[in-house]
Amino acid sequence: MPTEQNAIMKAASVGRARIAALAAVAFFAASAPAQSQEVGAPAPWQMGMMPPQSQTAEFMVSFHDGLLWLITAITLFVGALLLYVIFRYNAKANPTPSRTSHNTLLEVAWTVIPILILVAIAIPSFRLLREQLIIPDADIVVKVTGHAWYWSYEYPEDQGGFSFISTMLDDDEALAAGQPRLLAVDNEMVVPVGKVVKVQVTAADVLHAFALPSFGLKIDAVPGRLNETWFQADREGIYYGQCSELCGARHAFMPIAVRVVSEEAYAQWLEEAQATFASVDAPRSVAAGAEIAR
Ligand SMILES: [Cu+2]
Repeated sequence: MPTEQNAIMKAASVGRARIAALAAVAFFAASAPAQSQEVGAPAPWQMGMMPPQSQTAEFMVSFHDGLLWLITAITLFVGALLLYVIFRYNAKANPTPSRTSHNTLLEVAWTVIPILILVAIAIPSFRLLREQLIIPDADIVVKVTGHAWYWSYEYPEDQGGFSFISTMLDDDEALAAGQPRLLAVDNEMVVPVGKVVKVQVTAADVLHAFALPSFGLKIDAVPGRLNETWFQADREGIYYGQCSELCGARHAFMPIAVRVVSEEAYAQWLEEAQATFASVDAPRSVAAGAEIAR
């Protein structure tokens, strides 16, 4: 009986594996035509950063890579010194230790060299901070609000004058749309390529964080406070991010999707969005409240 059960279970698991494999094939086949467009999403077994899609993100990634080489060299150097001391100067190898206690040249060197290394790191680091924090004149302004647990986007009066909610697609819907699970959303934030997009970030309830690796963005969404950041996308495509501040039970299920399109496509989307989504000057919350009261 148990062997029979085992056989059934094995058959079932083989069946499941096959379905999973087929689903994976279907997913990649479905996403194949979209290959001409960039997709900013993490890949299975990815080791490095997601490919940068803005100048700031490029700078960030190259700074990170440079630092990685630097700390690797420092760690190897210090590790080698340590090993040398352990083997060369242990009690057995060096029974009568030297009585030297000071070496001015050496002491100056091990103080000055690390300072020089830190200064060398600080220069690009401050340049990067400057690039992130000083927002250039914006072409587009989008206000993003974090909610437990979804994002809403508002294109102010002079930018279209509408707002909408963006929630995660469930696995089947994402698969059908040829988009990655846990990252695809129903309503994407849409922006034109090559334009400076200023993103104003806040939260309606608890702390969230708006993060988009492809553009090197990560900024806290704080209730009662408006944080600002910006990006300028180099290429058209769809770029995914996630809430990056632990905000509660469904923190992992409030992804961010930004679709970067041509200027013509953006103008067309604006028109459609104005027709589809709620206008920002409509008294939405009052209307919703009245609905509930009735
Ligand atoms: Cu969160």
